[in-house]
Amino acid sequence: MPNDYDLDAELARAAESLKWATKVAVLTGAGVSAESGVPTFRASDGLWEGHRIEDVATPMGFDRDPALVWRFYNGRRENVAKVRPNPGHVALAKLEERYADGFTLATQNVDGLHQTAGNKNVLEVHGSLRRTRCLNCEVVEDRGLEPLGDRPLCPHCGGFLRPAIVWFHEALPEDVWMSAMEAAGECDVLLVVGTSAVVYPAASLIPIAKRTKSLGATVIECNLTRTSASEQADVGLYGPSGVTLPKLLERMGIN
Ligand code: BV8
Ligand code: ZN
Repeated sequence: MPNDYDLDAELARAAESLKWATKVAVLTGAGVSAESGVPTFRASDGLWEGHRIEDVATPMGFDRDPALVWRFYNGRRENVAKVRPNPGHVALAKLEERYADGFTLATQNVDGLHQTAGNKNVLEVHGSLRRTRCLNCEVVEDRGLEPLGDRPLCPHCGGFLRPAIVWFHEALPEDVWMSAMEAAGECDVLLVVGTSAVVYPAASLIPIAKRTKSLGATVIECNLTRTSASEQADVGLYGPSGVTLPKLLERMGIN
């Protein structure tokens, strides 16, 4: 951060823009769950919990070695079953209470922690660790977070199951993605929390918010550091989101 960075001044600006907002959209990424103990993606070694992304988060990787991919996702399911929402998640749930049906939260995360924290209108644009999809009958089911073994079978038709997660090279669920774009296009304020904003089309919600409304939405970035989205941000709350988001709500008189 430049040494003249003034978090207090940025918090005041963020609170001011939210004071007049009736529609608020949020885009979150792995950073919002980091303080809960869920590893982020772009760790320094470029590996994701010891795996190459192409081996565990692409349809080709799953076709090559489905058991490896299931072991990877079962490990993440087990980890997420043990973690709890952090104050950043709780702050976003309180923000939804304040804006009610004017509030939409689109998340790239698959850990379900926003719902556990109390958010209702959550768009899981990359799917969910809890859900499986049958390769045969296509049924999508919430199977909780207990481990599902290396080659789980569909309880309805005996077909092979895959995680109901959007992998690289795969399209996002049409209805969920359309709702996310609509919310970004209509919002007065877009909060971008804990994402490196490198994965598309999720990151395109930011220019959509800037461009669509006549004056463009106010974009508030909440991150440890500046990112590729920072130039599009009008306000920057730099620090752990588990600290900055509760401070923002305090500024807004929401406790
Ligand atoms: C698509 C599910 C087309 C897995 C994920 C070349 C080849 C192939 C594809 C592409 C290509 N070039 C571009 C693409 C498109 C590709 C893409 O964007 N690639 C990127 C990497 C260049 N996108 C796709 O493939 C998408 N699909 O394009 O399909 C298509 C269209 C029609 C029909 C058919 C096909 C699909 C993308 C979805 C991939 N799946 N996840 C899983 O989770 O198990 S993406 C994965 O990355 C996660 O969802 C994750 O959320 C997401 C983004 O990462 P972040 O959340 O931002 O996490 P990251 O670690 O990067 O950053 C964390 C941030 O938090 C950091 O900024 C850090 O500073 C900050 N932070 C850390 N701690 C804190 C904090 N901030 C605040 N407080 C803290 N305490
Ligand atoms: Zn089936």
